[in-house]
Amino acid sequence: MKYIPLVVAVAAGLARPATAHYIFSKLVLKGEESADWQYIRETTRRQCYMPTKYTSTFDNLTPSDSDFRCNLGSFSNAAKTEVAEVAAGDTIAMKLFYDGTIAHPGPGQVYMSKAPTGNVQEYKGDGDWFKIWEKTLCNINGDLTKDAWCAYGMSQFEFQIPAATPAGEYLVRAEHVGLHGAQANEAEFFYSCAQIKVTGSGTGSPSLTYQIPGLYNDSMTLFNGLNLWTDSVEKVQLDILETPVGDDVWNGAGSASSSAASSSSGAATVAAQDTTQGATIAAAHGQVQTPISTTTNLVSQYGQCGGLDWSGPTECETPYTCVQQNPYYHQCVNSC
Ligand SMILES: *[C@@H]1O[C@H](CO)[C@@H](O)[C@H](O)[C@H]1NC(C)=O
Ligand SMILES: [Cu+2]
Repeated sequence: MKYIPLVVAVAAGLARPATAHYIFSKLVLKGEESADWQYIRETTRRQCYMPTKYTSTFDNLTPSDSDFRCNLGSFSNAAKTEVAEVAAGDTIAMKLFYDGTIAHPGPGQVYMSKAPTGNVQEYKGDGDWFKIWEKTLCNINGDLTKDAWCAYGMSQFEFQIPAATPAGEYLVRAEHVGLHGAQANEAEFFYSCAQIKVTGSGTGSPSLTYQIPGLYNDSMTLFNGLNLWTDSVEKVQLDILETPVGDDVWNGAGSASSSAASSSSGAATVAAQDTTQGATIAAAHGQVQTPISTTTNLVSQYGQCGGLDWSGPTECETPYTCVQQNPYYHQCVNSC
């Protein structure tokens, strides 16, 4: 059985706490970072980086809502968000707020949707979406709860706008899904949308499109039922293939490239559920009260700074401050 301790020891002093959660706020064009929310629609959430979930929600938002397109309230900021000009075929990146890095295990993907009126600043994202980038498992011998996932530790998603993308204005939606709570229907979705104007003479047409909401649901085992601590890599690969995460990306050419790890034939081995590990990771997100560690002077990988039964550090390094998420979990956060 795979086992990974939830906590990491900090020998002396407090390492700079990374925020547990994250959101894409900057566009990187020709290697230059934009300002936060210059080209990416800002959400109106009180804490912009909190995930969207099916259960134990923040701000009542779920992946079944219209605001799952570009995050809560972000359409109200569409008109004041600039539109970045990008030539079809160019590589750009969407970068996380405040030097954040992806600290949760799971896949990352980028979707695009064309503004039908030609003006993305008035587009709600209710049209068709297609997928242009996908990162799932890169290291199947790695730790499924961490570095087995390509996106783990990334601070930005770098991707090419397919050369065949027709000119026009588009929403570009980058998304990372943390699967560490999927055993309890608590997959965490982190996403936001950039506004871009694609130039060039592309004439491609994506073959596979999606609606948002509708893209995902919690009947999908990947988001509800998967257990990264006990499931085999083969099982995870099969769960990926049953969702749009496992679909081929549109690369603009006639043929699409498959980026999902290929599934093995034969029955997947489903390990027995280890509810202890599931409970422990849930505790880090404050869902159940379980002692995180019996050892003192440890800091959790989630930047925890307090809560019932918490015996670790209770202060955060500036500019982070300790915010009570719930009685069981206080987190080092920085303002949006
Ligand atoms: C969830 O999505 C799958 C795949 O699109 C679909 O077959 C299924 O009917 C959906 N389930 C619900 C409850 O919406
Ligand atoms: Cu989280």
